[in-house]
Amino acid sequence: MDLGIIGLAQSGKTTLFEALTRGHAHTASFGSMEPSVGVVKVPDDRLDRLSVLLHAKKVTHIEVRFLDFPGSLALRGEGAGPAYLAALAQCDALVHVVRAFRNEAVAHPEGSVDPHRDIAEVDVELAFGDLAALERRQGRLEIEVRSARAGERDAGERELALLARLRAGLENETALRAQELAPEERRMISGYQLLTNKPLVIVVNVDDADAGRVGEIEQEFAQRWAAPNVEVAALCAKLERELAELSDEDAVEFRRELGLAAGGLDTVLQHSQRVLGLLTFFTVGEPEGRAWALTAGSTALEAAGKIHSDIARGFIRAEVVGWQELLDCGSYAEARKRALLRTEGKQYIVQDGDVLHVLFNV
Ligand SMILES: Nc1nc2c(ncn2[C@@H]2O[C@H](COP(=O)(O)OP(=O)(O)OP(=O)(O)O)[C@@H](O)[C@H]2O)c(=O)[nH]1
Ligand SMILES: [Mg+2]
Repeated sequence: MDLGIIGLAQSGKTTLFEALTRGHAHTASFGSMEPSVGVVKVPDDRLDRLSVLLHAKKVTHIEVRFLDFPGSLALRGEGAGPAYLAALAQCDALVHVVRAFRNEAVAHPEGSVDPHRDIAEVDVELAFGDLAALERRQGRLEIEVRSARAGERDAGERELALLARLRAGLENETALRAQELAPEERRMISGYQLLTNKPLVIVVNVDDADAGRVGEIEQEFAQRWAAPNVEVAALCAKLERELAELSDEDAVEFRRELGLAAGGLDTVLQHSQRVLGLLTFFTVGEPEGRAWALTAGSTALEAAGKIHSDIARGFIRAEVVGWQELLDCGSYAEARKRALLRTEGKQYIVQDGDVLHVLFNV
């Protein structure tokens, strides 16, 4: 899962990236316009507790990759080049860091601090990138349709009509993710990797002095900007980076002194999972306790396929228990005795927090 960090110049992208990756990033050395890449384990208290309970020797968290793009997201004029856009298009979701911190020493590209204006501006930049991509696709498709035989133009013509509609929507400032599309139309455009079609997490980078009010600020921004596939988080990136350098105990103490809510970074990770439509299921046994990301609405068979293709192929049935129920019972045996360990088939829809044990033969 790749999350691309974007935003205007000097909004705190790299600061957030360093806080998230705790300095363990694999900074790209290819060239200055390449993003730095860092892998982050998604903290999950449920997994930690289950792993202790069942004596797992190894604990494996879900991992996401963050890509820190240098400089401004300025698609028009100079700024973002084709390589930048191509890398951005590969991301599964975008994290937009918007500056709300005041700091005279750091210049703002627009000359003043106004996060609402900047959110709107970056939205326009993304829409602009999509318009260009749609135009290119339209141009190619028109040639194809013209040279196709009369009976074979239908699909192309339907796609051209869709492209015209999408462009009109974008020109009206409606992001693709917010446009009303039939499921087969969504499928048609899923291969285009359009930027305003990607899930978005807006991270409001608040001033150090406002760190105690992040909850309030988050609400204020969410009221205005939260939408389907758009989540809002607020944090102070600078403080989060400082906290990330401390031991866990010191960080807890420091947070208390600052009146800072626990885990601003965790919130970003949780929002990212949510905005991607992912839920978490677990497999826990003696060798390993592991959390897995799964698209919401997936079946037990699809979950098994995540673990191993052989397990999906030889799927017999799944034993399923909720994480809290398993913790309360204290063991699989007790869960079975209390009839909380259910037997489910291939078509069972996996729920967030399910602990799965798949029985299979190969
Ligand atoms: N006071 C304050 N300063 C911050 C905060 N976040 C970032 N800064 C400062 O803003 C400056 C720019 O931060 P970066 O993280 O490098 O910003 P960036 O978006 O990666 O910048 P570019 O990659 O050059 O576009 C640095 O001097 C940071 O210390 C914050 O929350 N509070
Ligand atoms: Mg940077």
